[in-house]
Amino acid sequence: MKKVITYGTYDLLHIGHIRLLERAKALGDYLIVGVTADDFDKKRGKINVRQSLMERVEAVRETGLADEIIIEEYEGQKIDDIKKYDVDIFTVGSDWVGKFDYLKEYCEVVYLERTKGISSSDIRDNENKLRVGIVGGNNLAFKYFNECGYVNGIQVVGVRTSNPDILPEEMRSLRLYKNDNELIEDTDAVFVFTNPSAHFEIIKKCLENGRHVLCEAPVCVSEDEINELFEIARENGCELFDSVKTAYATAYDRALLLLKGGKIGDIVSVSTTCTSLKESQMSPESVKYKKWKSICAWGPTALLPIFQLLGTDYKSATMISKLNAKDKEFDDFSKIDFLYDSAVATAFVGKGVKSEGEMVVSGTKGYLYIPSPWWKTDYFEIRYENPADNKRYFYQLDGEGIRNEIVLFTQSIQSGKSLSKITPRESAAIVSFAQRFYDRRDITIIDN
Ligand code: C2G
Repeated sequence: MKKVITYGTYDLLHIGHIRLLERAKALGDYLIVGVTADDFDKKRGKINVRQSLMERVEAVRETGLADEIIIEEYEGQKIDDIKKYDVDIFTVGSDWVGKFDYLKEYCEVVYLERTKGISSSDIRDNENKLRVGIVGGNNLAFKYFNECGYVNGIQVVGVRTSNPDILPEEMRSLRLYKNDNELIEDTDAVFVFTNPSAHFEIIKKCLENGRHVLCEAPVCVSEDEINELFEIARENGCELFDSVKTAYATAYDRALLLLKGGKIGDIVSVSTTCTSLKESQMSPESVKYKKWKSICAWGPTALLPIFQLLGTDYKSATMISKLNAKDKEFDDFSKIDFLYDSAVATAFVGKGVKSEGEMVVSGTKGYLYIPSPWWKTDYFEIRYENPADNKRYFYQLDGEGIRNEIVLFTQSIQSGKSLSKITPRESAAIVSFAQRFYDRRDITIIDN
């Protein structure tokens, strides 16, 4: 019996896939189809896959062409499988020609002509593409503009900024909106990157007009305002994504899942530090609204793990901010200490200080250590009393988590089910500390 094996994602199964499977089947007597696992696809950069692994397996099974279906989970598995199943022929579409010649050492390799004119990404792209308008022209706006290029089903069509001449070259071809109405009429969704005190009005207007919004954190600077915005979003069936890109970084996301699963025992302390001295990142817009204060620039990132791991119902929180000698509107650093029923937490943020940007979560069995810069890490360790038990984890991080976030934003809108990794309560808790600084309420100020 001649055994044939082939592999694929088989997302949104189409005629190109089926023709490949038919010809693969015809190469022998028994066809094994390896369907790629979600993690394996993500690791190899396929972040737009729409269907779950089981949906894709079922779709292949329903063709009736596969005698056996296996899951492809790791790099190099093909060699293991060819040996394990005693395969005679490996085959795959001609878009891979040459890439699998190394398998000739183990079996015959056949590249089958790819069916022209159809692909899963075209199918995803041709669905009504989300039209996005970007408000703001700073470097974060540019990052999100670039990352949209990796995501199916979304396209940036225009930009609204009072400083068009600071727009990077790549954004100059976008339509320049003269006012908010032009922006709203021309788009389905709006990305907001201006600064905390300018967010509320534009987000409210967009949501009230049924536009979905993704906004840099903090979403605004008052708890009442953010609660009002989430209420408007609910009433209008709109997404309001609080955009802390770390929440969408795979390594960070997986680390939290391990901790919630008890990997280090009960969590007794969460400590996060985020500092940067780079003033050069400021766009003229943020200088116009006073500088991005430390509690705004880094607060959301440093506070997020605390709220995601310990919740937002802390018993008390003390906040200390040191004002900049020359600019009393600006905190060189802010430090927030939390007391929970059975845990403590500390967030230290600063754009006027430099420190070790690590995250440490202490538990009754061990601890999580994420080295600097923990907020865009692809690596973390779970450490125990006996170092021999320590475990190291690595997860590919493309685009600092931004493209993953945009994929989930897009899929939330397409599915009507929010896939945001930050809850409204967590967003409100983050905003409450920006508000403490702006209102100088419930805060100790060091001013010398
Ligand atoms: N295919 C094709 N014609 C198309 C689209 C896809 O012949 N129009 C073939 C591909 O070449 C592949 C199979 O159908 O052999 C599945 O395609 P995908 O689901 O896109 O999977 P891909 O990422 O190409 O998987 O390690 C090998 C890879 O897993 C192949």
